[in-house]
Amino acid sequence: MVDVPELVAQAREGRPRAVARLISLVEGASPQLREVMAALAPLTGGAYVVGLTGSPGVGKSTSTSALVSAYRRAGRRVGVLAVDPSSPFSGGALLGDRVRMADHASDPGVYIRSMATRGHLGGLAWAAPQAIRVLDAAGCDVILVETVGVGQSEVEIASQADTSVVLLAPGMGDGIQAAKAGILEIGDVYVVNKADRDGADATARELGHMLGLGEARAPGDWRPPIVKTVAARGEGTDEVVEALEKHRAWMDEHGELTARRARRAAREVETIAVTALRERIADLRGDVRLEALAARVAAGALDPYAAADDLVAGVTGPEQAPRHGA
Ligand SMILES: Nc1nc2c(ncn2[C@@H]2O[C@H](COP(=O)(O)OP(=O)(O)O)[C@@H](O)[C@H]2O)c(=O)[nH]1
Ligand SMILES: [Mg+2]
Repeated sequence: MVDVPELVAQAREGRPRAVARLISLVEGASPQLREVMAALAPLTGGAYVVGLTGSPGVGKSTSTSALVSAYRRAGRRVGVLAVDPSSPFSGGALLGDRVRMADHASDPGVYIRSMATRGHLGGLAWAAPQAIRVLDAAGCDVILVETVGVGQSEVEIASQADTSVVLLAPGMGDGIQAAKAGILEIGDVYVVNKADRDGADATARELGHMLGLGEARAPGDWRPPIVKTVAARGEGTDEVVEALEKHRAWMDEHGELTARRARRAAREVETIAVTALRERIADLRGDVRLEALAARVAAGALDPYAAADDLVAGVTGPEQAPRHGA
């Protein structure tokens, strides 16, 4: 058993090993997770969470590293969470990230962690927000969350952020991909990276078009900026930071930060509750078992609504204690 209060106190002091232990407890869905989360709750809310998403190879890790440098120059403590649903823990992609992050490895003001799904219930959508809580409670001023933008779960993870940065690069057919993945709806700030390559202006223009940036907006609406960068040389990074600060100020002014965090918390609670319900449904015994009900529905002996009622009653009602036999 882990001494949770002691571990949390050490994490508060910024001790990397304590932070690492806490995140491991999250990833491993430790039985002590409840205790950890209860201890962290009053310590969270201070960090500004920035999500970076985009196709593999677009320059997310390079941009993240450049942003870390910029925030460090400003004296901020930075947490980095590299989330890769496809890659196992020691996978090649993350190895590359580790090399890229090596500049920051010896800096006590930077905490870097990679996460992969490892197939536990609820996956990353469930684990990422809790890892963010750990970094938040550990005193990070800014948390950068890098996710691979390939599907719905990544869009979900991006929505865990206060501000979402969507990265594109010229010549990757990104415009079309972006529209497909729905990331055109989630970007608060757009970055066209690899601006040292041909076609960056065209990509930025096409993106502006797709975002309808030329169209009129209601006063006070946020107009996502498009920033061109050469992350590999740190060019444009200050402009990205500026865009992030502007978005943060806009959110503060319009109550959007509070609203987003409340929506995020709602999803988080719902995910935990639904996961718990699924487990309880799987634990049901006897004739309220899902399989038993399903067999009767398939045979036409029961309608699906009545079956669902039985299932819900089984989980919430007085008969929730396991009944053995059938
Ligand atoms: N030409 C050019 N290459 C870049 C730039 N930024 C990153 N790269 C390169 O693009 C490749 C992928 O970058 P990486 O940050 O790992 O992308 P990620 O998969 O989105 O995290 C690496 O070889 C980087 O060195 C840039 O601004 N210009
Ligand atoms: Mg990367």
